[in-house]
Amino acid sequence: MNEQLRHAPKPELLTRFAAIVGDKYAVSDAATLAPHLIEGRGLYQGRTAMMLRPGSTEEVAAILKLANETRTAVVPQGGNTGLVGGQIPFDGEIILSMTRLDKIREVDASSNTMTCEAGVVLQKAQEAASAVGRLFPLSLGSEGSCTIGGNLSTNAGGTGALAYGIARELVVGVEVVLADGRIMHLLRKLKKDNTGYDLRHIFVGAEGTLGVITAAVLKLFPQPRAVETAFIAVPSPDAAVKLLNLAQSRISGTVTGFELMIREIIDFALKHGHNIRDPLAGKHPWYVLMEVSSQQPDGLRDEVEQFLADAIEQDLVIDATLAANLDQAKSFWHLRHTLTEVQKPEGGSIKHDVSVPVAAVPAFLEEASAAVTAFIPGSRPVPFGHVGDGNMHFNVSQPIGADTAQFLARWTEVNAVVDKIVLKHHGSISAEHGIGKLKRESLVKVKDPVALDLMRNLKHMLDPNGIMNPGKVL
Ligand code: FAD
Ligand code: 2HG
Ligand code: ZN
Repeated sequence: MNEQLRHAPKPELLTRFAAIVGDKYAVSDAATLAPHLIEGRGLYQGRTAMMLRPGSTEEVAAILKLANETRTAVVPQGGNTGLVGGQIPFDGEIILSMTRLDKIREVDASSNTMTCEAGVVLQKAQEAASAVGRLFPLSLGSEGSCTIGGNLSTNAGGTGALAYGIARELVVGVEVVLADGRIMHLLRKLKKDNTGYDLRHIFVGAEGTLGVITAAVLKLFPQPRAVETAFIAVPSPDAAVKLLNLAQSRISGTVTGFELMIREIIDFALKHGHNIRDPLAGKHPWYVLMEVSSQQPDGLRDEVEQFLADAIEQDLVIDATLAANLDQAKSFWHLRHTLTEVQKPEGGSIKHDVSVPVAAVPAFLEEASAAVTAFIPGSRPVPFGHVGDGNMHFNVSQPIGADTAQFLARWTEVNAVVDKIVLKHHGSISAEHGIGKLKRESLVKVKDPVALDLMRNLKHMLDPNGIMNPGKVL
């Protein structure tokens, strides 16, 4: 750590920072700060003397310039929905909240782009695209509160990544404030721009450690004219992968969602969720939520129905229901998106946001479940996730009646058991949530040493004083 770095600034310095945004937007009272200091599962508790809420890119620039000159550490924060602790000030750092930069500067339907400030809530961006007949396909369970800046900084994945790509693939241009306060203007709408190194991607997935994203040009798609959503019981993850391959090759529309869920997590949802109904009668070992989209207004429903009937014949599907209307489709997605929340009442949950090649998902799930339950008898793996991206959330709930603190104390050991299997299958220990604070120690164990060296050099070049989100990622 940089020796001169100031984590908790003195009052006179705080006054200088507050003057940049105005007193109203320099928050220091404990009650207002409290929700910004704790992450969703209560895993982390931070502390700070001040949260700054800039209202323009220029104010962000002035804050970072002063922070750099005075070696003051800052932690960018969007919607505070991150799952690896990246947005939490652990050591008294100033929080740089981006939520006032919430303008959609432009929606350009002809160019299929939308220019959003970093604090725009994802759902608001989706709605703005929809209002002009376009689709912004990034979709996460947290979309009602996460922000575009957070989405890009974590390179979020979500349920639409299968067809439309992860956040990185949805960003055309960026505006970034560097650690020294300079503003980099790359808010272009161009698909083709080979004028040297493509710097936008350095800041996507950087988790606020290299600079602050203040705005971005995002890619839009035509709204599909027909969408069918099916809730499908399958005998195994292997059947699910075969079903995906079959759907992608057989159905004329595009498979725009393909989520795998184990029965036990459906039980959690039925027990703890709000307005959740089991879409299918009877209990089945695994479920797939499949969404297919098409630009052809007619014929998709018949096609998907026939496809599912054929899949039943081939023993890939046990039972299935096709949403009768938009409300039912929404209720299937509501069930899927509630899965993070419904784990909480079951006690401690040790998370693994991992990816392996799609073909290896069945073997990974089988091996990891066996290894974890042998390691902690009674522990309950409840895997679910974006199987079409090879990205499973291999979350492990504590044994029923076990002591939560004692179970969570074994987080690193359980991670080691699972990560070993992930690496055996040439996978990644962080598929979409990032490194943050949670996986910082793990990163050095798994990352190629040359790549790690380049990452450190890059960090040093862009943030020589180490003011940007210290203690995260590297
Ligand atoms: P924050 O949590 O505030 O910050 C996240 C990181 O980005 C931090 O390191 C922060 O310092 C940095 N940051 C924030 N804004 C900026 C900025 N403007 N410039 C530079 N750095 C910045 N993630 C997925 O990938 N896929 C999912 O399907 C998914 N589902 C989720 C479901 C639920 C219910 C929850 C609670 C979380 C889920 N997440 C998912 C994780 C999380 O929502 C995403 O990581 C999201 O992109 C974070 O956005 P945020 O605005 O909340 O960022
Ligand atoms: C999801 O896909 C999120 O729902 C969160 O990435 C997963 O709770 C989790 O581990
Ligand atoms: Zn996910």
